[in-house]
Amino acid sequence: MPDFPFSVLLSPETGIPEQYDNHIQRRLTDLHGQFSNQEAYEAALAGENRMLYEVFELSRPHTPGELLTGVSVIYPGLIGEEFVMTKGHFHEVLETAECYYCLQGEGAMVMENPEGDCEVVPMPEGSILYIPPRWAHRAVNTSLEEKLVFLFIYPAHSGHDYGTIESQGFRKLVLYRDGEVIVVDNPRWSAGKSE
Ligand code: PAN
Ligand code: ZN
Repeated sequence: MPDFPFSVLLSPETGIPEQYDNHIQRRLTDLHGQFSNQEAYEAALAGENRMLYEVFELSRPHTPGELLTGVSVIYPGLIGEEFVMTKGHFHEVLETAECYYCLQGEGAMVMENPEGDCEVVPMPEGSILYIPPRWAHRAVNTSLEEKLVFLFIYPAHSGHDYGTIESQGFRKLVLYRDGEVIVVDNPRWSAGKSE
């Protein structure tokens, strides 16, 4: 993106920006070890290595003062009882916040901080979701039919720490059980787990 003020239109149908610099695609294999039901994950993998979510980023220098923004699209579906979700991460610079705006669909944000607090906050269409500094975050598509589409904005020097979540997971899981969205403790969560 240019080094002067600019605007980018989002498609009214899809929410995807008409111009973007990076297009990240995450498929089933990219979330290896992240879904709680390993058997269901393997069964899903036996089919197609399907797309779980895509990110369309407007790039800017990763320097303090700049902001990174873009749009993520999470496809609907379940792996076992667990909804399709993002990998989730802490920001490498822990003291950086982030803001999401839900453009389409319905979701939930799973969040926790190193102090042991955790929250699962609904993200209905049209809502702003604020992630304070220090909170790891994972977006979950809680619809079984519709895509979850949201815009994100965060400080460009934040960086991403995926490793902590990859090894210990989140403390909470968002599941679909008996026709309802429920939040349960993650039985496999463990601080500093290394597998
Ligand atoms: C978002 C996320 C994006 C994809 O831009 O990076 O939705 O999620 P993962 O990065 O967890 O795969 C953000 O939170 N950036 O900081
Ligand atoms: Zn983030």
